[in-house]
Amino acid sequence: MALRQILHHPDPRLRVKAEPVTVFDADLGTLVDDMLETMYDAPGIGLAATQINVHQRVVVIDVSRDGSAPMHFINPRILTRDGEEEMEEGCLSVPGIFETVRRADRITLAYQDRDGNALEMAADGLLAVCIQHEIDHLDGKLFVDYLSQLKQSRIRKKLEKEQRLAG
Ligand code: GNR
Ligand code: NI
Repeated sequence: MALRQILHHPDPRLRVKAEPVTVFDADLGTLVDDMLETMYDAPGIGLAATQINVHQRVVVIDVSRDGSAPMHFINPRILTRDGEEEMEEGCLSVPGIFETVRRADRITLAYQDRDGNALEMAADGLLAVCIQHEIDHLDGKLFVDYLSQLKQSRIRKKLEKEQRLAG
């Protein structure tokens, strides 16, 4: 297993739309394992392949907070959305920024596992929010895109300045 580097906003590679996974081989398993290791190391509760510059539709999540419930979703697709929820979100690709976003509170989704098995599940609360946040990444979208233009431009300037100072 290996740690992968996480891209930071406003890197244009975060805007690339990921392609569906069609080959379920050992390399895919390694990608899932590396993503889980990178997510736990960060630490975060989710990671999309886009964030490590791999433009395939792969997501890992663990909302347990004690690292006891690793999940992975290949080619995830939301089937139904119900209710509304406002939650303060953060993102490993937008470090130090936390803002409230409104999303569906309950979803059902179709996805595949690392062996290619087709599965469906229902999710609510934090897990539902996290799945929507990660699928947005696969489509080149960030949570800051939901904020006002003023907030977006302040966030972009703050992160650009931090990256300049970090060299
Ligand atoms: O670690 C993360 N926490 C989080 C909190 C609220 C809503 C979404 C998230 S996902 C984020 C990790 C991340 O950037 N995933 O893409
Ligand atoms: Ni994120």
